[in-house]
Amino acid sequence: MHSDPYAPHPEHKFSFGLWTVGNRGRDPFGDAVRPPVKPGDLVRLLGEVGAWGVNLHDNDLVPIDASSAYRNQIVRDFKKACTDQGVVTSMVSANLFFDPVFRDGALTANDPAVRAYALQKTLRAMDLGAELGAKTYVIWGGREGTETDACRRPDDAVVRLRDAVNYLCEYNLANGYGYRIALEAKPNEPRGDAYFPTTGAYLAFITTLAHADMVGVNPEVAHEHMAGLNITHAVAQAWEAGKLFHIDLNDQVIGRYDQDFRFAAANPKAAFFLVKFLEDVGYNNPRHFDAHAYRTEDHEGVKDFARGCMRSYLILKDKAARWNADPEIQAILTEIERDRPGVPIVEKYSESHVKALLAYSFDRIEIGKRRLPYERLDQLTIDLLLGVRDGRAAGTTPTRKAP
Ligand code: DIG
Ligand code: MN
Ligand code: MN
Repeated sequence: MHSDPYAPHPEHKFSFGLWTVGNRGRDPFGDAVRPPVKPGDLVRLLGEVGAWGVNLHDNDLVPIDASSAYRNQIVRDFKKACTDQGVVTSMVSANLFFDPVFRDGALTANDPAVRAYALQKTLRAMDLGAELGAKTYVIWGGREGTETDACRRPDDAVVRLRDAVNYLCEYNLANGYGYRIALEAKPNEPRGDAYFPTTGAYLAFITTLAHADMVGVNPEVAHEHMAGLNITHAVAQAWEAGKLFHIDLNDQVIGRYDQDFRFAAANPKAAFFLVKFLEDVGYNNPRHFDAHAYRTEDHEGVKDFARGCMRSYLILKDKAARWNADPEIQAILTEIERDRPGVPIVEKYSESHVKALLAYSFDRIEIGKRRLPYERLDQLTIDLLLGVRDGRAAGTTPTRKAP
């Protein structure tokens, strides 16, 4: 019997948060529709569907007021479930958004006691993650924001977050945890406006940190889409800066609330270009599906959701390989990237180069005549995605070396 070419395997590094497959379907206008599932049972579900890793916020696993004895028991049980299922804990975070104490934010809140409590809670979440073997720590500032800018100067929020992240980096070093800290952006929800609304905002912020090398980003598809942005451009800028430490894969209709749909469920073409980018550059960090099943789903439907995330990723990975191998697509790429012999191309400044550039006469009318068959190129992409083009013409090899 042929094995499923789109079945997940550990090398794909597919992970899910406990809060994703454990999502009970509650929304602002409706109560939970699915019963709670214990963390150990969620790990068994992830093992059953073929996931590699599990992620968690501190309180997804340990109740906020648990005694240290109870906390230690929970951790022991969870580690055993992960070992039994061959599931690794790949990322941890602290829930700095659910408890009412964080109603004005956490690390950027006006009340110094709230900021200190949020920092303590984060330190303990880092301890927890280290015990579980996680090497990525995500900070999503879900409550860091405002409904009115009368409440604080926004640059005070920047300073407070920088002080907190610098402190956490010192703690990471002092304990030898070896975390890479990934900052996750979101433009709004649950706050009216979130600080650091996009991945780009965090890339700028990271340059101002004391340990910038230890800090990267965790872009989420839905969050960049909510801001009307192109997720692949955000991811590419992060990758180029060496800051793509983690990624939250899901899907989202632009301009809507945070839908956290199954990966590629809303915009498969955008998902294709994201997967193509990740695979072309050899991204090898966790592929985390920060998403949840439709509220209409039951427990079996949650498994369908998880399987669908991974399956769609692997289908699009296969489509990307076909795109890279497709002779007509490659021929068009070669055509549109042709050199311009003799033209002083833009390179590092030098006295000789700038003299040649200033002396060169451009025939802009002639230059403007070069064909750019993007309609054909995009239609070939659509043909591939819609399954009416194979991409791998038998016996042909790509005329252009794939990236
Ligand atoms: C929401 O997109 C956020 C939280 O679920 C979590 O802190 C982070 C990590 O994936 N994503
Ligand atoms: Mn989200
Ligand atoms: Mn996320």
